[in-house]
Amino acid sequence: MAPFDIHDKPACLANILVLDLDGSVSLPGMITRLDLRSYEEKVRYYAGFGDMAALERAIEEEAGAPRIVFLGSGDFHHISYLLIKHMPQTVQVIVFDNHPDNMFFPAGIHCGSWVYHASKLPNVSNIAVFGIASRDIAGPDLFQNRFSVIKAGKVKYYCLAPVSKLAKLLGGPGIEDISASQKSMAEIVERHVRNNGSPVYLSIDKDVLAHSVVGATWDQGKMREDELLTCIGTIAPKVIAADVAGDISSYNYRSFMKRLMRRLDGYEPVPGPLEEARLRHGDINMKIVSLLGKRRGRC
Ligand SMILES: [Mn+2]
Repeated sequence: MAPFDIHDKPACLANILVLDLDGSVSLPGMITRLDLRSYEEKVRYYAGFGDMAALERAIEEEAGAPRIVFLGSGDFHHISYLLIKHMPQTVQVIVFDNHPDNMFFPAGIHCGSWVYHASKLPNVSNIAVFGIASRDIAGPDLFQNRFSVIKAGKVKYYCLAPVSKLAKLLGGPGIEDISASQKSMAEIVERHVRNNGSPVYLSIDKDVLAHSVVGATWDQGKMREDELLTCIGTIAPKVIAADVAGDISSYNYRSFMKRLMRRLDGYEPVPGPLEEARLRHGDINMKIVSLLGKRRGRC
């Protein structure tokens, strides 16, 4: 793919919004940014329903619009739930993520559980998560998945890692290993979107990319950059709105509970410096914008 030059497509920028929760989003030019830094501690990683409602009020006027929204670190991926909730029409949600984001979480909504909540929204026909290769589908973590929505056909996993017999038993055809498929990921995504019919809300967490492509805040998947971009380009004509998470930032919680939970999840704040990774993220972000904007005839 030829390198993307921002100056070629200035009109795309009018359709981009950064929900600036952590200062991480790297995009060149005059992009609209909504300063939400005061919410970072409250909603990062997980948020109680009260804090989610407060954030929802703060972004209400921005949600539901046909554009590309950047959320910052994958620690904010649950903000997708709010954006999808305000979509004015029925959508199928296509997610690229190294994690199912459909796990059990008792204290509100978090970046690993938002898919479950989004699948319950009346304007969501179904959700498919592509590129899962994390330990969430193996070992003891398997039991934290919300199998009810998988069994009901509301949520489907397309994994890039072996799916155990037990996972197959619990999830049935809703959990599929496509790592050895003869078809490319783009063909599989395209077929899924076509079969489901509804317009697409696209949600990308860049932790789906291999670490050799770009560093993200959480453990990362196996996808190549060109593979992800081809998938996006293939379904772009059906995409009516999108969000992007997975930019890199480092944050140490003031909340003891959040520090404890992150440690239990096996993570520590990302060590700096982050400038080089942010430049790479900026490059990938603009390629995503270019693909989505071009196909929508906005650029
Ligand atoms: Mn995610």
